[in-house]
This record gives sequence, C-alpha cells and structure tokens, in this order.
Amino acid sequence: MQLRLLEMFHLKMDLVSPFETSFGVEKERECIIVRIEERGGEEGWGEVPASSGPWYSHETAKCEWHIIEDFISKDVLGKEIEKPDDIWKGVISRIRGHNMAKAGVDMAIWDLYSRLEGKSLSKAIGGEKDKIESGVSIGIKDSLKSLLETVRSNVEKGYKRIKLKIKPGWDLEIVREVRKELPDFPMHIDANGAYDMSYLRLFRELDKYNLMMIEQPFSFEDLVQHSELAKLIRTPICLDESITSKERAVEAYRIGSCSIINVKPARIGGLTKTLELHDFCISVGIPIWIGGLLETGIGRAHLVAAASLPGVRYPNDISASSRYYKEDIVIPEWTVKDGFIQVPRGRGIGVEVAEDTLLRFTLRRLLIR
Ligand code: OSB
Ligand code: MG
Repeated sequence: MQLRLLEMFHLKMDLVSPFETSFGVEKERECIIVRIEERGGEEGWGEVPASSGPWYSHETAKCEWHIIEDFISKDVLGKEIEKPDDIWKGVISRIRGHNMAKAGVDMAIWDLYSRLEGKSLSKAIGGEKDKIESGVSIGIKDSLKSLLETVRSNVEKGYKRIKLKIKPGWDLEIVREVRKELPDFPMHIDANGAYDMSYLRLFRELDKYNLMMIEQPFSFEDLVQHSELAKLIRTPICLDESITSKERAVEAYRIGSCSIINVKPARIGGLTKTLELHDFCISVGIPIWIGGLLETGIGRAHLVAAASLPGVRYPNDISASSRYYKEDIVIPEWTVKDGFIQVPRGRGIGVEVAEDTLLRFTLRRLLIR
C-alpha cells in the first residue's frame, strides 16, 4: 500500500462526569484523531489519546500534533509498505519518545492494512477472542458515599472487575469500606505513581484486602523501588506508566518490578509495539491486560482488538462509550453486555466513524499530502 495522505483532527469532548486521579481532575478530554488514506482510496483511523496537559505522561495533544505534522507524516507519506511494521524501519524509530504520536499513526495504518486484507483488525493482529472481559476504572470522589454509589452502579452494570483510583489520604479507608460490601469481587487499585517507599506500612495494610494487584504505586520513572516493594508484599505489582516499551518490560522482568503489565497501546507506540510486548510477556509468563486513556470510540476499537490477543489474562479497562461520553464518534457505539464487549467481525476497526459528529467536536483540522 502506498500512503498518500494523512489527516488530523484535534478534538475536545466533555466527559459525562469528571474523572479524578492522583494527578488531577479531567472534565473534558482532548485527543487527536488520525486518518490515513492509501493510493486506492482505502482509509484507516487511529487515535492519539494525549490530553491537554502533561499529567499522565509528557505527551499533550498540541505537542503530538507537532510531532506528527513535522516529523512522522513526512516520513510515512509517499511510502510504499507491505505491512504496518514497515513504518518502524524509518524515521519513526529515530524519534525519541512521543509514543502516543507514533501510536496514532501506527494504529491508523493497522486499520487500513486490515481493511485491505479484508480482515477484522483483531484477526489481522492475531487476536483469538470473540468477546473481551470488561472492567471499569473508578476515579477519586469527593465522598465515600459517592464512591460506594458509583461502585454499586458499575457492579450492577455487569463489569467484571473494578479498579479504584487512590492517592494519599484516599486509600486504606476506601478499600476497607468497598471490601465490606464486596468481599470477593475482583478488585484492584491504581495509584498513578503517587507514593514512594516511605509508605511501606500503608502497602502492608493494603496487602490484607485481597486485591488482584496494585497498579503503579511509585513514580513513572521508577523500576527499582517497585522491585523492592514487590518482595515485601504478597499483592502483585502491576506497572502502567513505567512500561514505555518492550525493552523497559524486559528490565522490569529481570529485576522483578512487576508480575503483571497494564498494556496501553498508545503508551508504547501503537499496535506494532503492543504485539512485540505481548509476545515477550507470553514468553516469560507475565500476564497482561489492556488499559485505556479515556479513548473515543476510535481508540477504543484498537483497545478491543488488542484485548482479543491470547496473552490478555485479566479484565481490561475498556468500558462502554457511555461511561465517558454522551455521544461517541463511532457507530455503533461501544456497549458492554454481561461484562463483555463483542469483538467486531467487520473489516478493520469494525465500527464506522460518524464524521459529522467527529467534526462537531473538532477544534482544528489539517490535511497533509
Ligand atoms: O492510569 O489507567 C490509568 C485514565 C486516564 C489516565 C490514566 C489512567 C486512566 C484510567 C481509565 O484508569 C482507563 C479508561 O477507562 O480508559
Ligand atoms: Mg494506571
């Protein structure tokens, strides 16, 4: 396929309710939607789920826009490639960091490629599941009462596990209270890096609550303190922010920083990189699951495909579109039934982009040839 044009849409969408983590509150979500077209007119869609500020990672929507406009697009446009992996042989691998920008383009090319092959994206990447397990991530609330209500309503909706966001002062007590109501329900916590080893006593307490895992307790840059903590508690450590590549995962594995990985395709550079990391994790026996970054229906489609891979062993942070957005930019929107999301069988991402809805949320748009 010869890639002939790339289009970017910078979107801003309101969230149904504010989403709070240890690094801040998000009331709306920004992202970049990427559309790639090949010579024959077939297209592919991807998403850069970088938000307005550098809080989850250094990447922001404005910043990744610049990286795609000035570097990545110049490299991929005009290129004749056989498989999506081929784009990684050029300039794109020389760009340090900016995995989200790379991911948006990589994913659009995977969608395009699978359409040309007449396959679903899931099948094109080697997915095996026809439905994926769906969990839900529950943000920090202003009261315990409101947290318990949110937890109940999500359990009633059928989600297979809940994940509670924690931060210093919003940790042990909420875990204890939620566990009182749901002693055995699959549950874990996510600190987004808000702690360090000085909180060891807290982690020893949290260790008593039958949590499936503790996600990213320490800094996004750390592997060593995580490996120390992993030896001192029974609850498995799961890394999110710290795992920016397969190479980082190899290091984490070698020093025992984690026993589970939350794989976010956007964090590591897209689906090509997801497959590499996935295969490594299978080879050493690290179970993975697919995390999210409040993606729109387009990014969500890529998450669903990734979650259909055989190495995915835990419920994913892939919830229904309606959990975050009043109106999604794909048709049909993503729904969860009995805790599962159906993996689409149609070509490519398997959902249609609702272009007029997309345009209503678009702040700016750029076509590059
Ligand atoms: O750490 O997993 C995280 C959302 C934004 C930034 C970071 C995280 C999250 C989530 C929600 O937990 C994932 C989702 O439902 O898309
Ligand atoms: Mg996380």
